[in-house]
Amino acid sequence: MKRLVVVSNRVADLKRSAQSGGLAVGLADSLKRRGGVWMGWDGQTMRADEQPEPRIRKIGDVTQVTIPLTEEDYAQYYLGFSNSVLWPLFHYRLDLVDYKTVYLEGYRRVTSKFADALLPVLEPDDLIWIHDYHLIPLAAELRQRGCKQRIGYFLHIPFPPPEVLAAVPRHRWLVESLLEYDVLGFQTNTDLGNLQHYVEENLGCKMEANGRIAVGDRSVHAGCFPIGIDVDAFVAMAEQPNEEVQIETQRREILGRKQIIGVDRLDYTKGLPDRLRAFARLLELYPEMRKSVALMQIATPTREEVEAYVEIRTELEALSGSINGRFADFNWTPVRYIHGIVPRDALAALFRASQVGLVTPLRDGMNLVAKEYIAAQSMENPGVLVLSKFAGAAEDLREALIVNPFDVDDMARNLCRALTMPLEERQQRQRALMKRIREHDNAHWLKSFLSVLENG
Ligand code: ADQ
Repeated sequence: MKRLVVVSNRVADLKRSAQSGGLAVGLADSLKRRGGVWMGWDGQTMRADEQPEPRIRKIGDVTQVTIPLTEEDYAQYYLGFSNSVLWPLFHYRLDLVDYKTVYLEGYRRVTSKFADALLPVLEPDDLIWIHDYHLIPLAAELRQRGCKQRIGYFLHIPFPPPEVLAAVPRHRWLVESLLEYDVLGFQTNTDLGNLQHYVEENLGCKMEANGRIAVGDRSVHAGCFPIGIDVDAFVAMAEQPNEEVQIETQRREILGRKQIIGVDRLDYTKGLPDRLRAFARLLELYPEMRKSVALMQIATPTREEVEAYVEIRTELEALSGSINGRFADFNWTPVRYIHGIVPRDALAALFRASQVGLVTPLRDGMNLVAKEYIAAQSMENPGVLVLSKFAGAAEDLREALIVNPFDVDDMARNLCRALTMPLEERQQRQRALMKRIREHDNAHWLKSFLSVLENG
């Protein structure tokens, strides 16, 4: 087996069990098992005149290589081009794109720093796998430095349609940079189709019969590789008794109450304000639901230096406060809004103890929470997943209740349907969904991508 070299913006903390963020969760366990190299930014910033070396340390079978960034890099590459240009752009939010030429310069500078730090670590037979929107031009930088190894790329977030992409300067350069890879992986067929349309329409590339993209005298394999979770591990965690969750569940059972759960990074793509509005609409449309259901929303703050994230946080706090102010009773709080990272075993227990999993992003690459919610359910008395049609997961999880996350009434009606769904229908849906998340689990994602990367 060839050595695997993974590169992503951040490396996950391989010693901790609580991580929020899909990439960390999706890759950490697999790499721990397989071994290899993981390179990324160490999360530290320094002054421009400091020049520390990359830090290399061994954790089990994984060699971790981390580099610091300067404050300027952080502002331009991370907060700027990655999170104020590419993130909103790729999530179809042109209204939030804040393009500046210095951001692009910072992005290119940092990618070239990554390439410089990675090169000395590489061995001739390595397989290199680069992740996500932060590092799109890294293959091109490595090739310029003479790197001959096969290089794959996986985009964890959506890839937008050509007319959306074309709204930012240098979009052509971005896509040309993608074509420097040997293998390109996307979450869904929609994302893959968007890339194919772009390269046909704007770069005059031809699709070969086997789906590869012809680029001059070479060709690029672009495919759909939906990311999944380690289903058995999550099932095992959910089946472990968790005392605190159990006490809370018993209390709810005595009072005859149900729980809806949402778990997200606090991000404007996750559709949180409309989710809260939909819950309030449920209580308006179906007064009998009052006092018999509560929404627990867990949201970890992220990227708080970006203005749009401060706004979403303020909006959510105001919304949950106003829903509670309007509906709460002395012994019933409709919305419990929790900031912070919950350990994964507690999260699994909370999913299992909740009758509805509410996952309503406005746009999402995949959404692992949807898959985790299914894995956590008991087969005897499962809950119901209410899922946005704009989550990548909806392409596969067709037995969930699929909703339009922009339509508050549609979500409220489907919440009511989920809360009153007969046991037999819940079991049927659960069986079908469980089969789907097992078919497309984390091991399958890894194996199918790496097999194409290794064998062409
Ligand atoms: P994210 O946008 O981070 O990931 P998601 O796929 O839902 O979204 O993954 C989040 C992960 O973090 C889940 O495993 C979840 O359990 C965990 N998490 C979130 N909030 C948490 C909290 N408060 N406490 C504990 N754990 C928490 C990106 C893309 C997604 C894509 C993934 C993987 O945006 O579309 O599915 O990468 O490719």
